[in-house]
Amino acid sequence: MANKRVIVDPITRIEGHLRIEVEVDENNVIQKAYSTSTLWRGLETIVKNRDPRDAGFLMQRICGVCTFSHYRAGIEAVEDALGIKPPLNAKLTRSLMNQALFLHDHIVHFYHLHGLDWVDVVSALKANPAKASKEAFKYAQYPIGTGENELKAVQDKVKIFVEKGQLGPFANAYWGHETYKLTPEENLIALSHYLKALEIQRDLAKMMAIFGGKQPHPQSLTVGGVTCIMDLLDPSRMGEYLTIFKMAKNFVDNAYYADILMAGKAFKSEPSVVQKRGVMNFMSHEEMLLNRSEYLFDTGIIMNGDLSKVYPINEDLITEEATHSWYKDNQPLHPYDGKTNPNYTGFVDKDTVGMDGKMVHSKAIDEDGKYSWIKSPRYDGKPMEVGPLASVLVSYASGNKKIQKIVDEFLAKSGLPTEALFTTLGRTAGRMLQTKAIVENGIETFNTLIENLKVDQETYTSYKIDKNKEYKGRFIGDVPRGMLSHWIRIKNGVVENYQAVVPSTWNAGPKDANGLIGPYESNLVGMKIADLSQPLEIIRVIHSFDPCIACAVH
Ligand code: NFC
Repeated sequence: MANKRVIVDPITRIEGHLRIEVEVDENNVIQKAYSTSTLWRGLETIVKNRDPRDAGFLMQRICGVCTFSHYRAGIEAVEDALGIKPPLNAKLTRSLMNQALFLHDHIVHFYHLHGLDWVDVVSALKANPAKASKEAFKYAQYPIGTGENELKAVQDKVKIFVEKGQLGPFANAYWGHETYKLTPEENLIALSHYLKALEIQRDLAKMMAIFGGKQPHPQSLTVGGVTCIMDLLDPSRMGEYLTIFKMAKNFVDNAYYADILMAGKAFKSEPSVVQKRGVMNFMSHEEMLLNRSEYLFDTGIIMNGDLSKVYPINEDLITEEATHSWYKDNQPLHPYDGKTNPNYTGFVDKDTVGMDGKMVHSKAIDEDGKYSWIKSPRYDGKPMEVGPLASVLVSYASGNKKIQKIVDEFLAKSGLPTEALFTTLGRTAGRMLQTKAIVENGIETFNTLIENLKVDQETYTSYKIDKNKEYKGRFIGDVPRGMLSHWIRIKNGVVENYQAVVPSTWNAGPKDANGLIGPYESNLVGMKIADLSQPLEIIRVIHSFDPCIACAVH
């Protein structure tokens, strides 16, 4: 029997232009998977011939979710090209802003973009609030939002939506699907945290704005340093940052961590989330400056899931190719020489499985030709997974004591083996573990900044651009979805070439000229789907990467 083709489009809750197509065999096991983005804007072409001092502002417009990331990357790529060393206060302030971004981004991702893949809202309405309130203590010392009356109020609030048939943010889901594993009480606890997280994320957005001036799209970075010296010298602004940081720590410790423990226990026998699938190569870059020289997370590469070795990154081995992407210039190119010339070839007609499970004739991708606006980044010709899981694994395998303590504690409490990290469940846990590492250690960055400001108030290093010289430079760092790099060439005082190699590009890119598939596609192959008209398993796997396609395509 011929394979059947299932299409999920759009697959994300907010970042809409990602489409997944899979081919399943007669047992509904995925044999082939294709990841494609259907929108392109061309920021890398817009920045050409502009003043490099504007690169940060222009590149910032790639994305309003990881909003600070491309801004900082654009600025630090120019600093690297011009040989500028920003002062310690600027570096620490950027680190604090980055920590605030990670806290906001990961909490919003788990609760609002991914949580409902794990939590069945309709089941939560059947829960006994008194029982749920007691159960919450199994996972947290000081549970948040789980008093009996609070849980009853959550049920009443959501019931109104359901009874009116207007599910709002809870519509279009596959409630009752057989791969939901939490009990009604556990679903209710997590649902309460979903609503709490809506409030928390508002404060975390403010935390970014304290030093950023605004959020999204902060405005306080400049080539050479930061411009928020008035805020850094204002004790009330610093106090505000600290207050929100402590609130975030409480939420991570007593809600986010607890919910992942709960999910770990409930889902540990669900094959779609605990099977080891994917490229098994992980890459991350050091991030989160804690003091004058130490970073919270490490740089390195893990190959074939082997945690006994961590390889250094050789930047010369990073390439992007476009054999199956809608651009000219198929060959792998190093980003200093990367090209972005669109070449859209469209979709073809195929038989596919419709939303009701019946066969229909519809537009589908042409997998033998070009099929996505996302390019295919490779390291030494190999696909790599980037992201919080990669960062945690690389740090863990590098002997980073802070990360080892957090990971080992989590594995002991959840009863999960180390192998469980290499799965969809592990990827979702990895993001939480990264957040846990930040709330446990970020205070060091804050205190170092306070101490340094007492003796040094420098926030900016001056520089000159020589129009007769050619420059090249790059930024490499980790942002909420993983390793990001920006590569710039400057000639005649303007940007000659610019390429961004983005986390969601590494993870979501199509296969390459050698047929090697990337993390999204390889994490789907081999997975069985219970019901083709309700492909929740596909959604859960892809959401665990926290796709951002505005970033991936740019
Ligand atoms: Ni948009 Fe970004 C994407 C991140 O992958 N993190 O480079 C950045 O978005 O969220």
